[in-house]
Amino acid sequence: MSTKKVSDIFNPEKWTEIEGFDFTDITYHRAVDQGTVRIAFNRPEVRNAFRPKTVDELSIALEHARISADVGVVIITGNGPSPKDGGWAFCSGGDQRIRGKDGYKYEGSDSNGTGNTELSKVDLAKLGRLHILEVQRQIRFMPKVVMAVVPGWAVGGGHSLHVVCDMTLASKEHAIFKQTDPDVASFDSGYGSAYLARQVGQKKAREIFFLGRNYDAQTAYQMGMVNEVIPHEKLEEVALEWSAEMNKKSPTAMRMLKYGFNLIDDGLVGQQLFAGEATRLAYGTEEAQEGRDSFVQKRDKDFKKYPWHY
Ligand code: S0N
Repeated sequence: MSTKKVSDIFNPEKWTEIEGFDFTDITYHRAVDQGTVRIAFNRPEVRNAFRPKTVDELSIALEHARISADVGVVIITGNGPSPKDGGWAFCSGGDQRIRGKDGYKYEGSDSNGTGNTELSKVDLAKLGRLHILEVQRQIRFMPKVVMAVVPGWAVGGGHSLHVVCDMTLASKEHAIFKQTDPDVASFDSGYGSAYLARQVGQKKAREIFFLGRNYDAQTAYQMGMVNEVIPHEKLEEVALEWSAEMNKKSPTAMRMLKYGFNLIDDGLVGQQLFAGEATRLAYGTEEAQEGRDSFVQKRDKDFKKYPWHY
């Protein structure tokens, strides 16, 4: 079965669609010759803005990628161009048309707080969510590399997503980075801003948020929030080259490095993740097995032969 072309710079020969999902707002593919998956926003007519359904789908795909033991790299990108005007987007953040008083709503619910409340229990469960922040944590805590591949606009919550990804590749001609949060009375005071400051410095991060200007790929690269600027037509090809290189590395080393990079900014949660992985590694030692065996065999533990390393 041949793979459908989902975006103008997508090469169907390099990907197969991952079966078993019924996604509409994203597409989900796996590279044919390496452990890389491609998750793409698929609403180019609204610059790939996300609605709650989009975020749910994104979350499901990320969880699937997390538990796929043969996947080392997750690419997040946006399909395009827009059928209306040919514009390109990574993601333009939360869909402002369905924003309610306490978050983003599923269509059909009381989306504007107007009192139109023919709500089912399912609708009620979905009221007022900002679960894009849960997706940010999935990306941050993913024990694999997550790479933002930015073919066009990265705006608002879309900008924050690229910030939280481990690396960013950007289209030379079409990528534009912009923070509109304060224009629409929204504020990502977590990773989107504070972690951005770690990347570009405090003054620049404040400028990005407080002025909301457009920054092209080259400027974003010079600021330190983009890894490489790539000719638009080659963007996905280069992303696959980077992914293939990373997929050849030691999974354990890559995971420990990611969690090590995260640790200082993530407080006790960062420490918990790093320490959890260290514990898992320690379980593989004879010393740890002696701890388990002595308990199971109801005998005294004997750690004498294991050295106190210096
Ligand atoms: C992206 C922009 C700059 C593109 O401008 P351009 O090229 O002139 O195109 P437009 O004609 O403006 O757009 C084309 C069509 O797409 C629709 N559209 C674009 N963006 C959105 C959007 N976000 N929601 C709904 N529709 C969108 C346009 O309306 C147009 O449609 P038609 O043709 O029918 O008129 C420009 O479009 C722009 O500025 N977009 C809005 C960007 C924005 O403000 N996004 C929201 C920012 N805030 C968030 O994302 C919050 C996210 C969040 O959930 C959050 C919550 C709490 C804490 C943190 C976060 C977080 O993650 O940030």
